[in-house]
Amino acid sequence: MGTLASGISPLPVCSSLSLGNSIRDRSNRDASGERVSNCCRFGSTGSVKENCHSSSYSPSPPSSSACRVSPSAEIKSSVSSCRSSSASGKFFSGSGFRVGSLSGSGILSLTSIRKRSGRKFAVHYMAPGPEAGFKNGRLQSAASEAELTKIQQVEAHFQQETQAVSAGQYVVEDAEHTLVEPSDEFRKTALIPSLEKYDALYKESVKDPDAFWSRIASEFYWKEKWEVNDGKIHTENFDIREGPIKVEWFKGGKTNICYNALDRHVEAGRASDIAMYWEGNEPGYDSTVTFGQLLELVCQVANYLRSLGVKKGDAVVIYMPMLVELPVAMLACARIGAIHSVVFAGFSADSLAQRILDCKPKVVLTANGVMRGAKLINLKSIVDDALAQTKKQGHAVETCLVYGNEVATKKEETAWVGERDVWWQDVIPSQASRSEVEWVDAEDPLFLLYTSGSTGKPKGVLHTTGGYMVYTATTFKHAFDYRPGDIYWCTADCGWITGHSYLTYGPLLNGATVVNFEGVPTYPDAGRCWEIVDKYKVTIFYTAPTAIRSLMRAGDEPVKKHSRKSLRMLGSVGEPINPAAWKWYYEVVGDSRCPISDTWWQTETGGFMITPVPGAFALKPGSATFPFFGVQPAIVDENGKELEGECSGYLCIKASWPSAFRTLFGDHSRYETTYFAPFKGFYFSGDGCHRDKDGYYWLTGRVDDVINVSGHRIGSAEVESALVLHPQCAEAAVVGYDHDVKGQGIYAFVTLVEGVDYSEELRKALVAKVRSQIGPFAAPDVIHWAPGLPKTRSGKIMRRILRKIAANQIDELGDVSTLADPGVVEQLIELKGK
Ligand code: 6R9
Repeated sequence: MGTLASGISPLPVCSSLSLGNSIRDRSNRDASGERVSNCCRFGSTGSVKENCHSSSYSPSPPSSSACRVSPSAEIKSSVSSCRSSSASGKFFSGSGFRVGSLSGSGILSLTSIRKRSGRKFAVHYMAPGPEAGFKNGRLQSAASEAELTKIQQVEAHFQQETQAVSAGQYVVEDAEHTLVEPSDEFRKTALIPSLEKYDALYKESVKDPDAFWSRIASEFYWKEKWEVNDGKIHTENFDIREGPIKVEWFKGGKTNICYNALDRHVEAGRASDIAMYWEGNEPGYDSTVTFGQLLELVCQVANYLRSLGVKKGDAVVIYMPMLVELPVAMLACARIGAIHSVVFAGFSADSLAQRILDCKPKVVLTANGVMRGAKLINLKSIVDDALAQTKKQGHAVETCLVYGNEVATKKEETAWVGERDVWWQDVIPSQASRSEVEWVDAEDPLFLLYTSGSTGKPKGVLHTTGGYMVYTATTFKHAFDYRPGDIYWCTADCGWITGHSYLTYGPLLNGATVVNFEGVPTYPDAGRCWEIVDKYKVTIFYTAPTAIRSLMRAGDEPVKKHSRKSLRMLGSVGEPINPAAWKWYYEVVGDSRCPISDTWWQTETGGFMITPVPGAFALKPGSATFPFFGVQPAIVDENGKELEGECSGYLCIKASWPSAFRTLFGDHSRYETTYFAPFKGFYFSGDGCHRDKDGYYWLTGRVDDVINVSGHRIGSAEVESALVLHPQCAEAAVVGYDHDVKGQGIYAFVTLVEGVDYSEELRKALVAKVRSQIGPFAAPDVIHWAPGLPKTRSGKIMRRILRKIAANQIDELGDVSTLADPGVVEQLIELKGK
């Protein structure tokens, strides 16, 4: 591991085992009564065929549960190559089936037959030998008798199986081999309706990124056009051996992201169109804001900030709840060229103080309080504490602008520092409702957003203006297949990158109507999300797997009580979504009608990197599918060697994309060493990744969450994925702990489905589930019952805390104030050893 920077852990043994085979097999029987293996594969003889998806990366022999090749003399089962580099991708249909064809080396073979109607699933076959009967994906008249008979046999068998599936006797279980096609109806109107179109655009985007992104950027308003040097509109160095790391896009171009997100639409006659529906924590509290109104509000705040002397290049810290005023404050900063640094209003006073000290703003924007579910949070007292700390350490914030959120806290009950604090309502409404735009360079900073790293000091990720604007807008449009009239709801908070790129900038740049929800998905009950979907006729719903799992836990009834018929598209972000949750989201929430865009990206990347383009190709439950336009992923081994084809390794990116972060604020060398030093010539994401035979990408989690048990590297996500396959397990979080014999042991925190009691029998069943899914070496040593897991408000499990509990270091838990519910920690401590 000599080449790895410290803090990066080795990869799991075989990531193909992690998420690929984890949808629950309800009965494990096929129609003929045979035991079905871990996925749905049948040969023409009716016997079960197994499939091998061994990893070329894996340094160890496959575990006992790994699939082995079992070639059949008759028909070999194989994955369909709907997007391998050698696949023609051509299909033709006949009698309700589709037949796929590979034309790689000139050897044409039947690879995939799928029933298009009814329940969606894939069965894969490879007919023997070079099939002379197939040419360019078409069955030629020269097909041999034997070949046709074989196809008929397969079709007949397939029909039987389809009936069995429809009758609910079993569900197709192997996510890596399950293809979920967009419906014809979806495809008909999709922006990118075919693989061919996606492929053509993708090829162009990597071959000539300058031409590709110039064309898209021209759709925005630029006060002055960017510079073009030798046909290039970007410069980059991703190789630390060649000098300092540097990325620039559209340099010399003058624009303003606020102008493009608001004024442009108002000037196009859309002033009275709805830009934002705000839904309060308490049902019944809501408001509607048009583009015209939003622009006026933004201008008023911009004017006030200017009156305080805030100008281009100054930092402004925003610590606000999800009121309309939060995106307004961000856009106001952007309008005057100030750099916003939003701190999630769930961070403690210490964390806020640390972030303030880093960028030294003159002004901090906040609200006096907020209700989160049934809980009151007194934000102003946290800010007071933070500002007292920063003053002591040499930075006195001049103005604290406080939005009086009377629903939560009365003004008269708010502590006040006379010479510093100002009520929003006292100064903003009286400002002029027009405000001049500050034209900035494409490479001028837009915002700072702190994210945690491997050390205690958070990293100030810095994004600039032009590339971020073009990229977030374009990814939003294509990953969600956005078209005018869509009502888009993203449940993220603006305190995280998702709230920046896909609640504020991306959608507004497209002129979309967004829903901004102040509350939590389960308050006052588990039906709240679907009530909101129906209330605003939401067409695109974007949330995190943790929310999906917590809603799944409450069962189908709260979902089914609401119509949800407006929904057209679903999205997922933040962590790998396990296939069982994917499936529930798809079938129950989306009524098997809405594609799911599982979007992989990071604070650092600014926008989606690996994501479905939903009209273009089939999805696989749990896979983020393929790279977005202009993104060149590379999976590398521990020596930084790029791996080809099916493989597992470290996920890197080979070349810059417009919304790449440009530096870590005030620490360019940390930027270089963290992201560009581990694998020379690449941006290193910190994530592990598997690419399957079809070219689909499967994110397997942070490589720092890997556990090494007796020399076996096991991803915590793999064990979690196995545990949640047990029907009574709602959620699981797995960490490593020191083990005398094995080096590290596996410690699993398990949340059960509501109404299920803890029992020794269940504990054993859970361990058995992991043994059977991954192998005995991965069996958890400890199952710790967890009524709840410690999560940040953005839904990330804080494994740091779980590791401390597992290691019995209860007095070293550190700051738990940033948790959505700090109370769960006490519960967990109480249940230790029970
Ligand atoms: C957008 C966001 C980034 C990390 C990233 C990865 C994980 C995000 C994911 C995903 C699997 C997805 N992650 N999306 N893993 N599938 N669709 O969450 O940014 O807070 O910076 O986190 O989140 O591990 O490296 P950020």
